[in-house]
Amino acid sequence: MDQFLEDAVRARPSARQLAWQRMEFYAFVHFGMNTFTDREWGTGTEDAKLFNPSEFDAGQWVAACKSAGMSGLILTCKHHDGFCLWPSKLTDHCVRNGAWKNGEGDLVREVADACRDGGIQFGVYVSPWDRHEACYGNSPAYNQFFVEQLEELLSSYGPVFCVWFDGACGEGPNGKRQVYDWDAYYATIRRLQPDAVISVCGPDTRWCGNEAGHCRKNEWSVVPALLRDVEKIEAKSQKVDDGKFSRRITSADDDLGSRKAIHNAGPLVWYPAEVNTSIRPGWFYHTEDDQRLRSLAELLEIYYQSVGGNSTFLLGIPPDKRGRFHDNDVSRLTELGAALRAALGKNLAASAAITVSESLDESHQPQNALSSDRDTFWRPCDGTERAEIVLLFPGEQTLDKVMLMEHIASGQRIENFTLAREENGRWLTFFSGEIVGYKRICRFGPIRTKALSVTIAASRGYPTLAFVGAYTGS
Ligand code: FUL
Repeated sequence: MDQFLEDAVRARPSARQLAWQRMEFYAFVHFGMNTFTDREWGTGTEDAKLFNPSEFDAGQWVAACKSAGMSGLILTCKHHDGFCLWPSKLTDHCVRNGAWKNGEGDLVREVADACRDGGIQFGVYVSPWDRHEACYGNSPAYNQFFVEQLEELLSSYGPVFCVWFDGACGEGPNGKRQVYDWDAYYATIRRLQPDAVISVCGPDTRWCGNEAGHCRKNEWSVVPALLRDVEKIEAKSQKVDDGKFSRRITSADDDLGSRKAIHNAGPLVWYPAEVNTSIRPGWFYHTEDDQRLRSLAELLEIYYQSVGGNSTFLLGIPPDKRGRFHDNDVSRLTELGAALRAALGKNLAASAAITVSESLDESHQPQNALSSDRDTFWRPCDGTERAEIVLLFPGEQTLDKVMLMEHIASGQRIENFTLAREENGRWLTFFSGEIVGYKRICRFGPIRTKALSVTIAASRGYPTLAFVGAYTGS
């Protein structure tokens, strides 16, 4: 194998990246001052008193997220307006001075507790851009302030699965921009929450590049390291000096990880994609959007493209002024969960017999790919880069989806595969794809067959399969 492909295979997920990838689908809850002023970006001059949800109920959020099959929730603890949803000792611009609970409440605590009680994970969005804080723009002072805010947030509310940073870097109240000390922020997070991924403007998960829910045809998890640095610098508003990088790649590029994209592209890293979009047109709640939710079909499409396309899906659901999800959002989430269960709840491959061209040894038999244990997997011998796996069903089945999963702890390897069905002793190919990665859900018009084959036609060294499933229905 060429050296650059060896390098690609050697890029592996950290334990925190692996745990995060397995979360698959989780919520992005934008709630704060903007909810009460009907804006998307606050100015930082809002009166803290305006913050006053009348029927705040974090348990309702968690129940709705769970009904959709979500495994976590990320809360905007501080958005760009600087208003903190926890009683911060570092600023007066926080819930302590809001009308809610006469300033006695701690919304971050209530949400973190509700997540824990409901058995889902809790994550924080905290905006480095702060349009309220007077020392913003005065770099060392604000960096210290922000590190202390992180310390408050990350040491008071139990385990956090994610710290989500966007790259917005606008002006503060004195008209100055801040130079962010990312390294100091990252070190604080690693010290206080070593299991948390640092997302988007961070080293652990990458932004897919848009907020519309679009995914690339192939979202590679192994990409050139310089993408991580570019993301950090230019993520939202800033431009980098072109001369700084030998080759410029951005989150808008279509191909981040093919052989062509990684050849001569410098060091490679494990940097998997997250797709973030909102169930409504905006990230925050606006009454006029109550009838403008994404349809069930749209949400399913995004789910299949993201979770089913080697990414995770972070779906925005904004609570209203009461501090509850609107009934329309709750119904859509419930519908989505029901649709996913109908589509993927029954694995027809579980009762199939599985055979394969070659296995490395007893502990890497293809049967491992039928079990729900994602840590066991099938693999052929070193040097074998092509393989065929055949599933024989107990009788003829109707199928319209096949799920494949690589054992990503062993790297991302598969580059090309086809699916074929058996008809009168002949194999008829009906689907071809490129990457698999953590999870690939292949969708196709219904077929009827007694046997299904998965042919891996190209791989970076030996391929692995941790799971193969077959489904029908929507
Ligand atoms: C962006 C922010 O400017 C938006 O308001 C929102 O929070 C989105 C998820 O990230 O950078």
